[in-house]
Amino acid sequence: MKFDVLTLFPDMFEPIKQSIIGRAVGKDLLEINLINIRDFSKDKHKKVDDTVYGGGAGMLIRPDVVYDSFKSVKDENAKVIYLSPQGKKLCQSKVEELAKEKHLILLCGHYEGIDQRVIDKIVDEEISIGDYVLTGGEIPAMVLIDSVSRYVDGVLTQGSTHEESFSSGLLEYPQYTRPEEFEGMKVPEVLQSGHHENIDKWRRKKAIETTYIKRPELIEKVQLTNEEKKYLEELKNKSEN
Ligand code: 4H6
Repeated sequence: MKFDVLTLFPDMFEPIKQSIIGRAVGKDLLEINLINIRDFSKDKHKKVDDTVYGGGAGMLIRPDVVYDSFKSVKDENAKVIYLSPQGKKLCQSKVEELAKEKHLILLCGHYEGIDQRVIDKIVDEEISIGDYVLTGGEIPAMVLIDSVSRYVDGVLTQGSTHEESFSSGLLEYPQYTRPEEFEGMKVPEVLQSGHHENIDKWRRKKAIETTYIKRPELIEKVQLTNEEKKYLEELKNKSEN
């Protein structure tokens, strides 16, 4: 999968060259191209921004410079995404959907944002990573690259995407490693039993418990067996007291 990132701050993307994403780039499973919008300025001082028509504070990135940077990577089949506080909020199902694309072009705004005309001309989708304001779209672009890349074949070790938080609608069950006892706290007995059916049941119950306690609004959308529904009712009764 290929990501082209249009940004004024390509150096901000150093962190995603680490760890799992960096390894996937090394294995040619992912390609991350950083395009510096400033390289497309025709100004002798490499200026890319200007004041806002109608007045008000701050500067906007000029549409012509952004458009020229876009034309340097243009591909009929690519999806162009603008990371902005006004976008649709990113969620795991959206992440999975985007992972089906071969080529994403990510446009990062900075300063007060970008002239609306080039957004209207080139952007297919506007995405936000959550209801808060950042100084630029670079961190949201990294969040998108990281979350989407996990679904690209070969990036993660087999099987680690379908068992996790949100795929089942539940949060993750607690996990333990050695030592068997830490500060007086033991690893739950069932996990050392080798009885896989019991282990699966226990994990599922813990996932339901964790979700109900930490994110009660998520539990309503989850498919539960009758036995699990009974367990949830017990949890609800317990928390009433
Ligand atoms: C586009 C338009 C994304 C990008 C405006 C970007 C939060 C998110 C930005 C702006 C972002 C998110 C510039 C408006 C700074 C506010 C960059 N902030 N802003 N939630 N900021 O995904 O002022």
